[in-house]
Amino acid sequence: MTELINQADSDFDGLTLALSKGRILKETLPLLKNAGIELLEDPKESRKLIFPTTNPDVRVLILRASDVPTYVEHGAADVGVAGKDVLLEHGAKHVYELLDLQIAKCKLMTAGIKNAELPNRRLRIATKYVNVARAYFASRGQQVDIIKLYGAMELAPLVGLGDLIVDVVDTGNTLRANGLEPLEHICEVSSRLIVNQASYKRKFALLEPILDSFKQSVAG
Ligand code: PRT
Ligand code: MG
Repeated sequence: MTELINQADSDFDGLTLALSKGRILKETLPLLKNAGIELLEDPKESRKLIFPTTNPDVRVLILRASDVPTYVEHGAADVGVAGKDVLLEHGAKHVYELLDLQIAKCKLMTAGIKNAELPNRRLRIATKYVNVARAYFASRGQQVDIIKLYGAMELAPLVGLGDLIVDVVDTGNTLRANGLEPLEHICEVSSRLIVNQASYKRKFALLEPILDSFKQSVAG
């Protein structure tokens, strides 16, 4: 059997790394490269979900960002890279957060229609970050109604779905392009390396050199 088939096997016993498509993948690839790990195929050109790498002991899963902590928590992936926003929202209680990779940086913020006055009633908050939003407003003693969305939060207030949104903001251009403005800063966000607790012990020999290399890349 070839290496390729082995890495897709369910009895693969190397290190499985979970990433999400988009900016996390893009910004994690150079860190992996520094650790001597390169994907054998370009995920942009492929519909595969399991990618073998130049290190036969390492394979990469490409997942939905919000699914990364779930795969790592259950041990379906040993290691993952996920935004702090995703980790806060998920809870991610049963994983080790080992390293701040200082990539895919942004902020969790509230935002609303530019210059709009907020209504004098219980506010409605449209967001995919329902747990983060609830905790944030509760910490300020504010009771709010949360409306769960899965994307395109910027649209919601424009059509009367919610008074405010909670979303991640980088430049703020997307908000401004939609007539919204960033309001309150909830927290800073960057991507973190998370590890399954059992894998941390059982696969430490495989994990350690990668962890060391990532630490060097972040420091450098
Ligand atoms: O769509 P899906 O649910 O699969 O995931 P996703 O869209 O959240 O994935 P992805 O890959 O886009 O983002 C993964 C992680 O990147 C997030 O969990 C954050 O930790 C981080 N990150 C960093 C960002 C941004 N910066 C960011 N700017 N995630 C999303 N954005 C969005 C922002 O909400 C806005 O809509 O990008 C748009 C552009 O931002 P501005 O402010 O520069 O206009
Ligand atoms: Mg997206």
